Amino acid sequence: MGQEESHTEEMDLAQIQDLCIIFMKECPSGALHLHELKKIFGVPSSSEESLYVETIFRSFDTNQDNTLDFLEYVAALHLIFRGNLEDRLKWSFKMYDKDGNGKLDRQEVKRIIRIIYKIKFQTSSVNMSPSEICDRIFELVDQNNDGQITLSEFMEGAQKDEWVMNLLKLDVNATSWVTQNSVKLP
Ligand SMILES: [Ca+2]
Ligand SMILES: [Ca+2]
Ligand SMILES: [Ca+2]
Repeated sequence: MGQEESHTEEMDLAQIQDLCIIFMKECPSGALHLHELKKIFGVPSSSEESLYVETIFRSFDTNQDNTLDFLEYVAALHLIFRGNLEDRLKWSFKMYDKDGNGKLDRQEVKRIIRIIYKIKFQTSSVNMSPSEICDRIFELVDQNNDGQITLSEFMEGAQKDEWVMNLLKLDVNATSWVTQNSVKLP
């Protein structure tokens, strides 16, 4: 069922526990605000990474009260670091789907690609622009060519092509990125 992905980058439970302890320390009220999450990850608010953290934050604020409670936070960490492929794809679909209508249009896809592009590709040489990447994704994934990507097109498209998969599952090396950044904590 497409779950043969490698687990080498997975954080272990101890690291998740550490992040939970940080949560309790940073946030004794039990409700985490966006700026506190950024602080935990050591992300300056003006950076592109900050936009990424904000998107993550919104996708995990299940009851949309603009804070993450402890359970939402733990669910988030588990999904990002230990979730299976299907769960992770569903989650990243939610991140892409900014207006929450269950379909992705070009603007939504391009928005996330731009963020990934800045974070992931700034060091490696890539000869495609975010627009070209977006076009290629639609070419491969939008099966009925209606300019919208549905969840099922998204899930199927991701499994068809490794390049698309890496973009769609938002594997911006989230694990190592978060690990690196959280190491900077005092
Ligand atoms: Ca909440
Ligand atoms: Ca949408
Ligand atoms: Ca479509």
